[in-house]
Parts: sequence; structure tokens; C-alpha cells
Amino acid sequence: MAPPLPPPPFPPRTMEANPSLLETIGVGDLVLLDPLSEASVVQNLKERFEHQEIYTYIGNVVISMNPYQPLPIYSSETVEEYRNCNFFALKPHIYAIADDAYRSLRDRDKDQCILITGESGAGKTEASKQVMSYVAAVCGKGEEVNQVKEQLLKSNPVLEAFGNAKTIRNDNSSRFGKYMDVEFNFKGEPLGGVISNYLLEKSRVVRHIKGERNFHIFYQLLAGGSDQLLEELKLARDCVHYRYLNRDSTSLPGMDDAANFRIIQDAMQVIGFSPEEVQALLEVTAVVLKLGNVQLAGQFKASGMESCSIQETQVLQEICQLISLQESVLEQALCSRTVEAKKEKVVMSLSVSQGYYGRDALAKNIYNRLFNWLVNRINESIKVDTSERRKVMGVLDIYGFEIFQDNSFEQFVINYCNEKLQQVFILMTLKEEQEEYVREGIKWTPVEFFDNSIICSLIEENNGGILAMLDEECLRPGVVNEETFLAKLDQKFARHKHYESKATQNARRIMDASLGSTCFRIHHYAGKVTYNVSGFVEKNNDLLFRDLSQAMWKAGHKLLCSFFPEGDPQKASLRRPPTAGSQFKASVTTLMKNLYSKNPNYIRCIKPNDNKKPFMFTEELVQMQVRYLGLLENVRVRRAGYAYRQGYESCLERYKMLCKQTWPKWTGAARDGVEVLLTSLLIPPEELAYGRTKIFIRTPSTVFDLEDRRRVRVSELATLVQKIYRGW
Ligand code: AD9
Ligand code: MG
Repeated sequence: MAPPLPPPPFPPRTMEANPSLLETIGVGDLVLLDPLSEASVVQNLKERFEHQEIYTYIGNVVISMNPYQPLPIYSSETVEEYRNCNFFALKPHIYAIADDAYRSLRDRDKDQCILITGESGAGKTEASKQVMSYVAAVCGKGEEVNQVKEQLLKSNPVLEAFGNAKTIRNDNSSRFGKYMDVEFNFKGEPLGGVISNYLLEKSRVVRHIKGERNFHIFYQLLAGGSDQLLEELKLARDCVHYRYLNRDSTSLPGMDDAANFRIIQDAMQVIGFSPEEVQALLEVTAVVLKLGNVQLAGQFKASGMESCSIQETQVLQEICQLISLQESVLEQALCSRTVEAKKEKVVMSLSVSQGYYGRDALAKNIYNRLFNWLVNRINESIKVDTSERRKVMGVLDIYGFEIFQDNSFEQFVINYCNEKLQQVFILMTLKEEQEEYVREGIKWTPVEFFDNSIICSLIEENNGGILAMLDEECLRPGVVNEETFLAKLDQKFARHKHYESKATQNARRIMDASLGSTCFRIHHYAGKVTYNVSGFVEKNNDLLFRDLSQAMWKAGHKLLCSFFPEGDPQKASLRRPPTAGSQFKASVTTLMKNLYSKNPNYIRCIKPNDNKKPFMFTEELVQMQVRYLGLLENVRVRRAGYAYRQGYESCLERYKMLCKQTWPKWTGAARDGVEVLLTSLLIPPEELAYGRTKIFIRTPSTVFDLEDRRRVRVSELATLVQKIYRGW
């Protein structure tokens, strides 16, 4: 018989016994932080960060601080260390959450989603890659499995080339939202996946601010394309030739555009693109770039009306050669517009500014559709062709909350999405937590938290939310203007707690020079953001002159032509496409449904400084993020509640060897067995709550302690078994 286990003194020994989470460098799990305040959370993160500890937990939520420096913590040895290890047994690491999610999926048949949020540059995309590469490393072997893994992983560089760009905040900023469902078979081997993309920032194709760049692909193609390829695409190698590319900082330190081009060429091949598809894709990319060089000249007609014509026909010729289209067709579509009046078609000349507007709209539209095609094409390659039951792990890497000096429609929808994600977080982490206690009949002291559904409704309500009102304005016949839109908002939301504008301020006699007369302000969960309404209607309408879509449809270039089905005269009377806002809302609704159907895992990324400097910690910046990520609330709920819970049967099964009465078999009710077991281990009663079906344990350290004892006991039992065998 093994010697009886010594009773554990509480709490000091448990703390020592679990150095990984209660190490000297602050605390590894904020649930254990004392005293708890915003300042102590920030200080704890700071202390850890200064010791290069970039990960910290709140229960099973991982907080990740961007080190802005490669760290040696993602090796294959580290993967092995975290593989199959208890979540709380080792130092906090992103691999622990990836492992926990993967194992729940494989062993407990629970679909998972990993939600990665944080502001631009906080490390979301890096985190999503680390999760994916961890899962890829542990999810099975074999030629077929490896091929699927490779395809899934290689989709990343391709999408980043077309969807990422250098911004002031991040040299590799994702300019689209991405959600990827990876599907597994019952053994936990990957079968394939589906990618959804959200709202590409297409305006970047035609304009970006100084110090930023257009999408990486343009620079990669020019730097890395062979001479022959560039000749075929009728491109010059130097970026200075292209007006859509900036002239200043075209190359980036640490980013080798030419090498990256070769990487994506290889990746596309692995994914399964044919050489013809790649060529067609690059031809369309070249066309977008060249459109920026189409120059217009203005003339005045005798009537005094301004018209425009193409100044330099060589670019036009080259574009038309690339896409097999008659020059006159494109020229006419760029310089004039057909309007229907009293069932008669009238061709009207465009002014120079209208012409440029149309040209840019065309470039943005082509690029956006190209990106959507790319995602669909990748999906075709990675889709799962089997009817067998699948388990799914979703990974969401989406733009964080944005507060700029000037905020427009794009920020409005991005922040709406973040508001919805916060709602998922609140609903799933906080409310469900509380609801489970109620279900289990455990005493619960309610924790106050801010429920942001009031802000979500303000934006999305079908009947009279801001997006619906904007749609109404866009669909209204006659001249549409943003002033009337704003006036309607002012009227409707005059008393709304989260809405503010000049008019509502005046009504409340508030003097505030910072709010312009063309702006409204939303009090988001993360802070107040002022949106300028100019451009809202146009961006929401997202219309392309029909002449241009018809011209594109006439192109002999199959891929490009397929992007513009509405250009088919047979379908010319189709209803107008849904507005950008309503499309976005629909995709956010689908995403939410998808997320709610899965078990959520959170990675909350924090950007420690605005200078992209290694291990620099700016307190105010971190404090703001701690606030708007709602971390304190999260800790409070976890603390008021219990960090760990487990069904009685599985708890007893796992720890029964720690007590004479329950080992090797307990014959009574599982709940009673657990009580006998935990009482015999002298765990203080305040650490435990007995629910209807589960045991709840207040602090993780108690769980580690159980785990430690279990490990010791299992090894003792193993030695015993060996001795018995040897004795035979
Ligand atoms: V954006 O919203 O797409 O603009 P992200 O995705 O949050 O943003 P990203 O993951 O791209 O940020 O990280 C920005 C940069 O920080 C990376 O290019 C890396 O240089 C750096 N980074 C982020 N995480 C890590 C890390 N764990 N280790 C080392 C990191 N460097
Ligand atoms: Mg990113």
C-alpha cells in the first residue's frame, strides 16, 4: 500500500506548489491578484512584461502583450511541453489555450471558436498564426493530413498579400476581417476548412495617407515578378510609375517584397491554383494598378457643359489588351454615363472629377471582387468533401476597435462589429457564468457589468437603428444628402444615452467645440467616437456606374468578366444590390450565430506602445485597453465565482485514487463520492461549492494541487504495478 498523502496546508503550500501561475513575477492568473483594481491589473501586466512574460490568464482567457520582438517561446519543444498538458499546469502561453480548445474538440466533441480581439498592432494576426501552427503541429500525421495542413496554412500568406498593408500603426496590418473554420474528423485530424472575409478596406486601392502603403501584393508583384511576367502584364518594375502606389516609403525594413512574392506563388501552387488562374489573377491586379494611371482631360462643350476624355491612350490600350476589350468600350464607359429618362436612354458626358470618381470606383470594385474571388477559390480547394460528422474549430482575427482623428463609415461598421463581439464576450463569459450558477443552484452574488446591447440596438435595430436609417436615406429617390440623414438621427435619438451631436448638445445647452456640425458621436463600450457623416451615403450605396459594369462584362477576360454579372444586359433590370451597411450587418449576424453555437476561447491582445518598440510599456495606453477590453469585469466575475468546475462523475474518476474510501471504486452516488474525496484531502469548504451536477472549485491553485497529487499518485501506482509484474 502507498503511504498516506500528507494533508495540504492552505493556502501557502498550494501557491508554492504551483509556481507557474503564482510565480514571483506578478501573478500568472489575474483571478489571483490582490488587491484587484485597474491599476493593479496594469502593474501586474507591466511587471510580467518587463520580465518578458507576455501571456497572463484570467481563468481560461489569455491576455497577450505584443513584445514587438521575436521570442524563443514557439519552438517545437514548447509545443511538446504544452501538448496534452493541463491548462493551468504550466506557465501561461497561447499554446495552452490552443491545446485546451483542440482537446475539447477532439475528446469532448465540442465545437470551438477562438476569438482574438484587440486594437490594430496588438498582435491578433500573429496570435492566430500561432494557434493555427500549434494545432497543425499536434493534430495528426500522414501524407494526406499533412497536405490538408499545408493548404490551410498556406492560405495565410496569400490572403495577407492581397488583404494586408502597411499602416501607421502596423507594418502588416490586416485590412479585412477573417474567420476561418477548420474542420476535423472524429480522430481530430484536419479535413479542410472554410474562410469568411469581412469588409476589405478597398478605398486603400486608390488612396492612402503618407507613410502608409497600398496592399502588399502590388509591391510584391513589381519587386518579385520575373522580367517575363512583368512584360506579359505590361508593367514597369519601379513603383514610381504608378499613381496608386506612394512615391515615398515603398519598401519596408524587414519586409522583402520580392521574396514574399515567391512565397505566395509557391503557396498558390500548394493550395491548388492552376498556372492559368494565377496568371489571370495577376492580370487583374495589373489592371487595377494601371487604372490609376488613366488620365482624364476636360473640355467645355458649346452648351457650357464639361466633358472629359482620356488624355493618354497608351495605358487604356494596355488595359484593354490585358482584358480583351475594345478600347472604345472602356473609353466611353469611363467618360460618359447612360441615364434612362422616360424610357429613353440618354448618354451624358462626365466632368473630369466625375470621370475620376468612376475610374477609382471601378478600381476599388475590381480589387474587392478579386479579393472575394480569391477567398472563394481558396475555399474551393480546402472545402471538405465528405458527409462524415465533423468537428469545427473557428479562429476569428478581426480588426479591433478604431478611434481616429477623423472617423468615417468604415470606422462606424468596424466599431459596430467590435461592439457585437463585446456582446458575445459579455453574454458568453459573464451571463452564462452566472446562469450556470443559477442552474446548478449555487449561491451567486451578482456582479455588476455594463451590458452593451443598448449600443448594438442603436446601430443595428431593423426598425430605426442608425444603419437602417442610413439605408432608408440611400434608397430615397431624389437628391440624397447627409445633412438630412444627420437631422433624422438627431430627431430620433435626441434622448438616447449613447448618442450625441451638435443638435442634442445644443438642446442640453452643452458647449463643446470638439464636435463638428456634420458629426455624431457614439458612446461605445470602449469610449466615445465621433463620426463625420460626409461620405456615409456614398459609401453605403457603394454603386458603380452601370456603364462600367457593362463594359467589364464585355471583356474577353473570363475572370474579370465573371466579377460583373450585373453588367449582363439581360440582367440589367436586376434589383439594386444590398447596401454596404446591410451586407456587413448580415455577415456579422451570421458570424454571431456561428460563434454562439461554439464553445468560446478568448485571446485578448494588448498593444504595449505606439512606437512598435520591443518591450516598451506605455501605462496609459495599456490602461485604456484594459478598460475597453473589459478585463476587470472579467476578473471580478471569475473571482466572485469559481475558476473551475467539473461533473461529479468525471471529477471522481480523475481523482478517486487520492482517497482510500473512493479507490479503487466508489459504489454510492458520484456527488457523495466527491464530497468524501475532497473532505479527506482537507480542502477548505470555502474553496468548494456542490452544484446539482458539478463540483465548483474557487481557485485554480486548488485544482493544480489536486493535479499535482494525482500525478504523484499515478506514478506511485505505476511503480507498484511494475513491482508486481517483476515479482511475477
Ligand atoms: V491589425 O488590427 O491587423 O493592424 P494585429 O493583427 O493585431 O494588427 P499583428 O499580429 O499584425 O497585429 O502584429 C503586429 C506586429 O507585432 C507583427 O508584425 C510582429 O512584428 C509583432 N508581434 C505581434 N505579436 C508578436 C509576438 N507574439 N511575438 C513577436 C509579435 N512579435
Ligand atoms: Mg492583423
